[in-house]
Amino acid sequence: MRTGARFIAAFVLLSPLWALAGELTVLIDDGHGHRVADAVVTMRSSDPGRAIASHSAVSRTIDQRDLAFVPYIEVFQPGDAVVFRNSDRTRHHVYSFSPAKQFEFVLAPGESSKPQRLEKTGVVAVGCNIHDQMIAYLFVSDAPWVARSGRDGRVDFKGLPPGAYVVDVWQPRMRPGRSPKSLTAVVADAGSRTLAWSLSLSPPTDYDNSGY
Ligand SMILES: [Cu+2]
Repeated sequence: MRTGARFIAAFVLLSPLWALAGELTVLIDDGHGHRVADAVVTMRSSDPGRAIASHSAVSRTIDQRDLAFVPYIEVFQPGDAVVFRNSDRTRHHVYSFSPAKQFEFVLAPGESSKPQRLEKTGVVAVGCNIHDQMIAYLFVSDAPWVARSGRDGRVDFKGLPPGAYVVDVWQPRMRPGRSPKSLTAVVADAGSRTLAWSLSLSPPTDYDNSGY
């Protein structure tokens, strides 16, 4: 009974804040009616004075299964860490030479790496020295909102303070200069907006395991 009353009190106190939050859905396609997976969408407020949500560092795992990194793309914020796990029955030799983060280690079957702290922003391309077809991208962004699309080509941002936002998108197969890189979206109080975005992509290679 007391818990219920407390819940109602919290609801009454919090609801005015909820009313001041908007939502934005970004739908990404390839310009030919196919939704695009593994597109990274970042959002920043257009108002430089607006407070930025604080971020608690997290650790995310990239698995290695059937000679592929899973997921193919993962998003991070500075201070987060990545752990690589080898779920295959063969060794992997994981490496990155990217300016944002370098590492190199061999993982035996069943082994996990030490957490690799990602401090710099940028795209970290990861490969395996033993299996050339293995590739993954770690997208490290200091944008307050960052997410990647699933197979439905969809990214949802909730709880957004009303205002104007600069929205950016990145996908490893994007053709440079052929799609808008940034769009502006205005999010209203308690409003829900959808932004449709068509990307010009180069054809997938045999190595592309996007969408898993
Ligand atoms: Cu490998």
